[in-house]
Amino acid sequence: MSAAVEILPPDTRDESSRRALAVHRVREDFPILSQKVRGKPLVYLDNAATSQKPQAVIEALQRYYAVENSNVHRGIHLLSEQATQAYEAARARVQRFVNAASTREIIFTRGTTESINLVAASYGRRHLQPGDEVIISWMEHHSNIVPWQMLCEEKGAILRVVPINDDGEFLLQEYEKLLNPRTRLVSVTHVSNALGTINPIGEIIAMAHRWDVPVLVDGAQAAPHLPVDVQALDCDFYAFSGHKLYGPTGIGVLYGKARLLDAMPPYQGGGDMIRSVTFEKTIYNALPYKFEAGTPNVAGAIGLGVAIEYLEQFGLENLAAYEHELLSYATPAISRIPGVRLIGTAREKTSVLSFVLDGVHPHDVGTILDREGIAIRTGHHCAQPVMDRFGVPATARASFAFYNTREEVDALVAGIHKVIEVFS
Ligand code: 7TS
Repeated sequence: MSAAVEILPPDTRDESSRRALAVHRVREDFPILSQKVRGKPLVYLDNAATSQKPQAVIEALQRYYAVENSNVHRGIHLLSEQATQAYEAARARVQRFVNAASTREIIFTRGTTESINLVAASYGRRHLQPGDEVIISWMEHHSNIVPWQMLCEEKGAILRVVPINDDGEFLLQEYEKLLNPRTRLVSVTHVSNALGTINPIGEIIAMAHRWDVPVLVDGAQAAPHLPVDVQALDCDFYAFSGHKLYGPTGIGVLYGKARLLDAMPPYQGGGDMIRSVTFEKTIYNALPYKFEAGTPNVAGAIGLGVAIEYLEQFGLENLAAYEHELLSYATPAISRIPGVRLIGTAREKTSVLSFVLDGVHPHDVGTILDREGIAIRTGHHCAQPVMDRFGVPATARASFAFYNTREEVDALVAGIHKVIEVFS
């Protein structure tokens, strides 16, 4: 095993869960990781963009299409019943994963982007009047900026932005100043994709609730790395994507408090979201189906359920602790390379390292690392305001998952030295 920390199952008193899973064993669960790219062993450090899939998820998708495929909530034939059961079992697994009070509060979407757009289009359109305000932060991903901009433009409402400090931390005091009787919604990320900052989301929610303002949390970068308890947070909406959570693409989740979801109009019309239709009047279905028009991504939901089951055998706390250890190893190793400047130095971070290198465009950093088999992301990370805030056009970003190793961090450091050599 390459790192000092072993990933232990949560209950070490239990004989069956006593197996300490070393990283190299975990890596064997992810077939893609044993590949060579450009003749070099793949070093996959682009996990914030999308994470790799364990064999269990790949097999679940294969099995679904090989022997289970059928449409849900329709047929009375066996396959349809089984597909419906598997789809609903996945919903129940997601419910337990985020500790929602009921499966009615778990809506399957295409991903975080669609979850946020759903709330903007449904809750937002219903509740915003001209002159009302929506609060977001400076570190949002474009998918938590643009839907609110579109809504505000349509409604004559105003978008307020909470500033961040030079470490990339959310400024609670500035936020407090922005909350006022015209505030209708707060939508803030739990973890920044470009900086890795973990926001004080509990306080952000509590402060909004003092004004009776609901809060949407963009959990795209948090759900894969931190235990999430929507009831403990008391958030009103929580959005995340399956593909960053070691599950399939094209599936995501919107958690919403039943009280709010019940009062919201549907987002899209079509099959499955209705109870009865005549040309005069349509009666909508109950939660969560009211928000799931059309044939859903059944395979995706099942795959996401399996991904969550896979993660739960280790315990999110253990995975987070391991990733934190990797970040603590990587941060000084990267930051002491001459000419490197880290972007995002918050005290509370997930395993994201964004950086710029003196005199070298991030795209060139990425291209040379790619030749070494090292996959990172370069660019604005769909967070252009963050780039503006730090006065850079782009960054190079390495983002780690629990299957990454110290050797891979060392390979990244060696790769950056190679970049410097090429450009010196
Ligand atoms: N919110 C955050 C914080 C994100 O990081 C992302 C995707 C999204 C929303 C959108 O998620 P989607 O699954 O609907 O696309 N972030 C990234 C990234 O950092 N690199 O590629 C995608």
